This record gives sequence, C-alpha cells and structure tokens, in this order.
Amino acid sequence: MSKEYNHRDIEKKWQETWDKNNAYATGNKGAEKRYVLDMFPYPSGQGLHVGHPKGYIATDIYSRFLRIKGYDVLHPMGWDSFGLPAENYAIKTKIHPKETIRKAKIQYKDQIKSLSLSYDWDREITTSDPEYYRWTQWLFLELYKNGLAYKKEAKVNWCESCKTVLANEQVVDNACDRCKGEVIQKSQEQWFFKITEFADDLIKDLKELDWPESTKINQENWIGKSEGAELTFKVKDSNDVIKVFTTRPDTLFGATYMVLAPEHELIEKLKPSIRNWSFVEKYVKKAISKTELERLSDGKDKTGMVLDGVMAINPANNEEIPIFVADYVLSGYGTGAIMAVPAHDDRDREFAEKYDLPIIEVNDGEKLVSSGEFDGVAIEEAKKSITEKVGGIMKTTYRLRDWSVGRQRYWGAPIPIIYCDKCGEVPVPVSDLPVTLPDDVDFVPTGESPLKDSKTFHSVKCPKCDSDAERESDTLDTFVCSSWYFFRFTDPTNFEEFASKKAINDWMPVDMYVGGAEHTVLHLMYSRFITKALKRFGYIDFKEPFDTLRHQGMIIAEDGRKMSKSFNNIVNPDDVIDTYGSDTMRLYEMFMGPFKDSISWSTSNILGVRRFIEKVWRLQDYVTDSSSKELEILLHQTIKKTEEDIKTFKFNTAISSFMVFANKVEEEKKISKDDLKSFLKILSPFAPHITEEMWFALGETTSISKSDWPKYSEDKLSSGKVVIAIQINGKAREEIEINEDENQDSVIEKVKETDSMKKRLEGREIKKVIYVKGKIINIVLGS
Ligand code: ANZ
Ligand code: ZN
Repeated sequence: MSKEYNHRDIEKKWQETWDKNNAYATGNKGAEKRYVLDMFPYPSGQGLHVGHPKGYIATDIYSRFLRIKGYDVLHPMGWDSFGLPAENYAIKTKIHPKETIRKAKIQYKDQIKSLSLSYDWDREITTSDPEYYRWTQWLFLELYKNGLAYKKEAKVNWCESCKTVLANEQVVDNACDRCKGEVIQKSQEQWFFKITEFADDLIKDLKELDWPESTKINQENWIGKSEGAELTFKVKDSNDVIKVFTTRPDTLFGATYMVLAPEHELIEKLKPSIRNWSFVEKYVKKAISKTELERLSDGKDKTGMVLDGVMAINPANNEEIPIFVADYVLSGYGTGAIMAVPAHDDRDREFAEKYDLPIIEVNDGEKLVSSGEFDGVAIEEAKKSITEKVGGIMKTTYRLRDWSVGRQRYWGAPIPIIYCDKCGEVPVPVSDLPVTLPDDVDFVPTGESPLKDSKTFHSVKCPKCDSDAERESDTLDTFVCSSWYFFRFTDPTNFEEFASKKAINDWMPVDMYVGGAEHTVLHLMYSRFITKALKRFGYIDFKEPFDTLRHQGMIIAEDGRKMSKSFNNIVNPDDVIDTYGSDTMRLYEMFMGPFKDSISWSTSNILGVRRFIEKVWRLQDYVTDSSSKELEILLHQTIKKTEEDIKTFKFNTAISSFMVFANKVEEEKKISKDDLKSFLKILSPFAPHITEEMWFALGETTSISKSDWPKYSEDKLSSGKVVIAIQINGKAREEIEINEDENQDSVIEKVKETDSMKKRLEGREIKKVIYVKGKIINIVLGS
C-alpha cells in the first residue's frame, strides 16, 4: 500500500525542486516555439483572490501541454505596476508606491508559485522599473518622430476626485472607472496618440484573428466606421454655412430643421442675430458641463433651444428651416451639426414631437417619395445622386477618437519632452533615456502634475541650445506601458533595443493570449495600434500582436455575489491551497464549468475534486503486469480527448474524462505500469505535483514534464461495441449492446432475443424497421 497522500509535503518538495532547476525557462533547442501569455496584473497590495488565477491556471495547463508535446514555450509573467490603482493605494496608506509595489510583488509571486504556475521568472518585467519605462519613453519618441504623438488643446474627461484626465474608455456611466467619482469636461493641452490613423486597418485585420466574436464586434463598434456624405446648408441672409455629416443624404427633402452641438463655433458667431441669446447662452453653458455619455444616454428626455431669428436653407428645395442647439448632437463627431429628419431618425422624431416640428416622410422604405425629381428613385442610388445635386461630398467618419495619453499624475512614465523658450518642444535624445521619475515629490494630487514641484526633475537644460528649459511634467497613461509589454518579454534584458528583431521574430505574434473580457476595447485596441505603428516604422514584420485570444469567466462568491471585501465573501487562495492542495485547487477551478462562463465557488464541489485526487493517488496500489482490454481502450480515448480539449480550452470535460478513467481503474483494480504512466502524463499539465511524485515512485528519474505526450492509436479507440436505443413506435424502450458494424437483420434478431422485448413483440406484426447505424433502431408495430 502506498503511504497516505499528503499534499503539503509533496507540493512543497516539488516546488522547491522546480524552482532550483529553473524548470520553466525557454531554450528547448531546435524545437518549434510557442508564446503563451496572460494579461499581467497590477500588484495592488490586497493579494490575489481565487478569481484571479483562473486564467493563469488555464494558460499554465496549455503551456505545460505544449512543453510535454515538445515545443519550446515562452510563458512569462510581469507587473503592470504604474497607474492609478497603485497610486491611489499609496495615497491612502501614505506609503510610497515603489514600496507598495515591491511588497505586493513578493506576495503575488509567492501565491503564484504556490500554484506552480510555470512562468519563466528570468523574464519577469515591471513596468515601473526605469529599465522598462526607458523603452516606453523610447516608444513615445518613435511615435512623436513619426507624427503619431502630438499635443493639442482638447476637452478632456476630468475626474474630480482622482484629479486626472481619463480616457473615454475609463469613464463608465459618467463616473470614473477607478474611484466611481464624478467626471466633468475640461479644456486642456493634452498629449495624444493618433490611433485614428489606423482605424481602417484596425477593423479590417480583425478578420484574421481567432478571437471571441463578441470582442471583435465590440472593437468594430468602438471604431464605429460610418459611410455617408457631408452636405452644406446656407444660413439665410448671411455668408455663414452649416456643414453636416449624414449617413442618409437620400432623406434631404425630409430635413425640417437643423441642430448644432452646444460647442459649435457658429453659435457665438450668430449671436448678433439671435433674439433669445440669453436663453441660448444658458442652455449652452449647462450642456457643455455634461459628459458625452450623459448626453447620449438612451431614454433621456431630449432638450434644446431654438436660435430665434436665424434660419437655414435646405439645399434640396430651398425651404427655410429653423436651427436649434441641442445636446444630443455631439461636437466631437462628424461636423458637430446635423440635418434633422424626424420622419426617419428616432432621435430627431422624439425632438420634433416635443417641439412640434414638421415630420415629412420622404421614402416608402425602398424608394423616395415627396422628394421632387427623385421620387421613385431607390434609396441607395438616391444617396449618391442627391449628394451630387447639392454639391456635397461622400465621406467616411469614425467614432474612434485619438488616444489621450497624458496624465497629471505622479506614478507613471514621464513624457520625454523638454520645453525651451528658444527651441520650443524638444524631444529628449534617446541616449538620455530613461527620464527617471524623481523621489522628491509629494504625490498627493492637486490637479497639476506633481512632477512640477520636484526640484530635481523639472528644471533642465535644453538638449539643443543648452539654455534653461523645463521638462514636460505629465506622465503617460498606464495603458501605454501595457500596449507593448509582450514585445519586451521576448528580450527582457536588452539594453540596446526594446527587443531585438531576432527575439521578436522567434516568438511573436503571441500564439495564445488569455485575460478578462473587460479588456475588449482598451488594452487590446491599444496593443493592436502600437503593433501596427511598430510595423510601419520597420521594427517588426507582422501586423497583429495576438493570434488567438480567450477570455475567462469570473469566479463568483458562493453567495452568488461578486467577490468583494465589502461583502466579506472573498475566498483566499492561500487557505484553499493549504487545506486542499494546489493540485486540487487547479483542477477545481478548471472543473467548475466551461472556461468562459462565470460560475460560483462551491466548497462541496472542491471536496469532490479532492476525493478524485486521492483516488488518483490510490491507483499506485493497482499496478499489475497488464490492463484489461477495456481499460486500454478507455486510456486511448482519454488521451485523444484530453489533447482535443486542451487545444479548445474545454478543461472541464477533460477532467471529467480523467474521473471516468480513475473510476474504471478502481473498479477493475488493475492497471499496467505503462498505462498508469500514460495517464499520469496527460494529467500532469493539470496536476503537476501529484503526477510528478507518482512518476518518480514508478521508478522514473527525470521530471514528467520532460517526458513525452502519449500517442493514442486509432485502432485502439474503439472496442467495436456500441450501445443503441430500441424504440417501439417511436418511444424509447430499452438499450442494447451490439457490434458497431452489425447489419439491420442481425440487430433485429438480437432485439427479439432481449427479454423485455419478447413480451412487447409477441404476436404483433413488425410493419417497418428504421435502423440508424450504431445509434438507434425504431420498430413500428401493427396494431
Ligand atoms: C440625417 C439622417 C436621417 C440621419 C436618417 C440618420 C437617419 P452613425 O451611423 O452613428 O455614424 N449625426 C451626425 N453627426 C452627429 C453628431 N455630431 N451628433 C449626433 N448625431 C449625429 O450616425 C450618423 C447619423 O447620426 C447622421 O445621419 C446624423 O443623422 C447623426 F433617417 O443625418 B443622420
Ligand atoms: Zn533650446
């Protein structure tokens, strides 16, 4: 009898051994290369809860599987340590973010190691290390040199409590994504990256990616490509014009009023002619303070104010139509003005009904009506011909905005720009990088960048003319750091380049990328953009960073709510590992259900998995010279299934088949040594500790991870026997085992000999038999 299963001893022993042997480093010479990547975490000081590792366990199984299949696998981990979470935590606790991060990293790493996630720690990177952000700054300069980084006055989302600018993507329901505080609009000089220049490619190249369909659709909607026309309306008795963007130029005859966005410059210009100016002014002021999201939210009552005293001329029929200012028209989209067609646009209709404006139908769903010479013309055709008639131009617009990357915060990579009175904006020479973040800073936010107050940082000599100059004091959005980290992992200690061309070509693109579904636009879009930019600059030869992407579902608390400190329902992975073992926890998280589903934690289910692990341990007691024929077949089937399931991220069903196999062995009480070894091999990516222990106990002397994936043979996948259903008059009555290739007559004979069938068939005429080979036999009886 084998000794009792003690996960604490076994797991500690192997973790130390693997650590010592640096077991997960790359370097399997001559082998094909694979790159398996997790979205790296920000180390926050709270440690991991059991939800975090779900994706990490999956990529670990995947990586271990590829290694045992003979691939050279790059599976790295690092820390997305700049940014608001770390800074806010530091502000709250009054401890410098550097220190917070240092401690949190140790805690995270310990937890990760206790799960034996097989990362190559030689490649660990930390985005707040000067050796890393030197290359983030280099990337900024590359974009700057190539006209893809620029500064402009812009309305920005401003979080009142974090005192910083937020990207559109970081504003959720008009609140700051981080602190849930109020977000207002503010005008400021800001740094931007020109992501819009790649809008078309970012849509087009989605087709080539093996990504969840919903994520691709989200990206496409976010970019929001829209084809239409730009039309010009004259303002009556004036030289001013109003340009509009419309996707429906065919509806021009139905344009019964116009709307300007509150920010539209023409409003101020038309002031002398506007009779109700004080009302207009008041309306504009109020509207401007709202965010885009608030203004656009569906169901919100439409408001507006007529510009009393001015009219526009509809170029299609020269009719005079009123002009409104209303906040449902946005300044940042199209031209910031619209022609309103209430008969065919829901928002315009709602507004027109409220303000009693004419609603004129100008098509019957297919062809134009009430449109003068265009009556009877098909809609698509009319789009072109009406645009032409009124001298408009066909045009494409995008919802995607340029990426605002400057932050008035301390804990980020300083933007490597110097302002000189004589030379203007001067990029820091690459040889002077990194521009290091100073320590003599009070990082509590004031609204101005904290770096302004640093004596060591702010004043500098101009790199061009050597006169006194000032550094840019904004830091980079943390999403810049994470938009290129996957390149750095291929060559993390390179002092000359962000990564060598060879290292990049060896490993990239990433073969398998796994992370939360919340990252469908931000990080994933930015990473694609940076990859496309680097390709344009000639550093790389491919245009997409992540070939395959999978999202993990959340792990919800046992009470059905999100795990959260405030609900006091967080399960700590350290406790789970201590009580049940790392192997059990790994298996359990993969066994909970389909990988992408959100599922509740269950203590009783984890016990079930623990019992399975104990059963596996007992298999050692059944080793004999040979396995039964049936067990052999089951083994081959299990090998095949495991391989298919790992490739398609169906870890839960692979584990089910392990359970079936272990039950069978326990039932038969015998398994050959070789068959047990094969079973341990396919289980090893899931449960590396127990399988290693049993592997050595069977006399092996090198790690199971260095062995090979067992081969199944096609002719051993089937016993030739199948169980089929017997139906009588369409009703399932019984099951029967037959040979796979048995013909219909022989099957009928067998059915007739089945005890329970004898009675049913007695004295009745068989009118018809339908036999679906290997599945079902339906017998239709006469009455
Ligand atoms: C007339 C019209 C008639 C329109 C009709 C639609 C339907 P997408 O497809 O999302 O690009 N629009 C244009 N600029 C706008 C702005 N700054 N703020 C709010 N709405 C704006 O939407 C394009 C349509 O949205 C445009 O086509 C315009 O309304 C409106 F039966 O023009 B349409
Ligand atoms: Zn200068």
